[in-house]
Amino acid sequence: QTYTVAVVGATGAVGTQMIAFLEKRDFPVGELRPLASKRSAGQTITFRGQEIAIQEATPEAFEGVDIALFSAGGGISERLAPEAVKRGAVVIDNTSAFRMASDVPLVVPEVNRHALQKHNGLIANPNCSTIQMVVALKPLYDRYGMDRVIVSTYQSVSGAGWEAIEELQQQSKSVLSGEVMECNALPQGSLHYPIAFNVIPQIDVGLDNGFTNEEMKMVNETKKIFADDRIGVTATCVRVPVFRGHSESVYVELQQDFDLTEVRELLANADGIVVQDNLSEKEYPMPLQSAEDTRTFVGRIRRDLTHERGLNMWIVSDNLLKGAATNAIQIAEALVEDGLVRRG
Ligand code: A2P
Ligand code: 11C
Repeated sequence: QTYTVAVVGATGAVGTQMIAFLEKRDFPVGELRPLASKRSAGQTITFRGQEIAIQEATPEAFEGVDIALFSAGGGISERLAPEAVKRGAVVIDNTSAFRMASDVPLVVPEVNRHALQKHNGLIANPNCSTIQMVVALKPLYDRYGMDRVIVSTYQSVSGAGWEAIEELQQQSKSVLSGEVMECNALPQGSLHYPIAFNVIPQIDVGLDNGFTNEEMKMVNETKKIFADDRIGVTATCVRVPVFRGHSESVYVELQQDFDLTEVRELLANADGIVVQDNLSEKEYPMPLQSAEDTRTFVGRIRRDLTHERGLNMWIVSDNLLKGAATNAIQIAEALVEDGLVRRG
């Protein structure tokens, strides 16, 4: 059996990775329907050696679609995902539009694949910084239980799309050649700062509680994915001048005593994780080394100095892959395997 698959945001930083990954994983695509804004309609993308015309994303474009992957921003998902579902498609949405809705499963297959069983046509892909963290926390949560997580992120510009990628390129060149730097992309909103040779402690909008929306996504999504409201999460999310790959310093307080050798083994044996942890040999994950890899890399694993059940780790993954496209297509694969692609 094959499926008609729509990718909304087909020209975007994540959408292009989704299409490449569908091809790479040999997903059973009968027809691929790349959708984007009116501006891109008529341009083509290449899939399995064939040129396919991009269409404008309209409600009618979802007629006959089985699986729709959305990554064109929350507003587009809010408007068009219900239209796709109405026409019988199952939607896997990479935006934050529906993540916290109680009838929408929020899924990282390594952690809560079972949540897909109850879908009503819409499934949410978590935020990239949440995904890589929960992949690494899962084996520890299962073995020891988990009270508390304190995370600081070092997020690459590709998380903010092509505009931010191009801005880091342009700004880097401008600074080095002594030209005036333009700042239009980061952080989002009306006032912008340079990201080249800088670090910006704001991702997504600021909220009344002093946290940013990106930080609260990490808090709320982690609890929902583990289906455990008792996990305490505090996040500080920071944009760094890296093109691809998010890094995270994670402190976790476990419920039971742990053994460091066992922690390394649990992580190394878990699905989708690679342990790179040998400080004396300078072995640890870095975004330049883990970009374009679908796995989550964990290193700098060490016992905390201030709490007997505290553990520190450094987690790196490609935000466009496991953080977005790979996770979405793993969800699609799970739907196919478990017979959960439904048509209305
Ligand atoms: P387009 O290239 O036609 O503007 P990124 O995250 O890299 O910035 O990409 C955003 C993606 O969302 C692009 O594929 C973009 O398409 C798409 N997009 C933007 N606005 C719309 C819209 N109104 N309808 C459908 N897709 C859109
Ligand atoms: C970033 N994490 O790095 C964001 C991008 O909620 O899906 C993804 C935002 C989201 O800018």
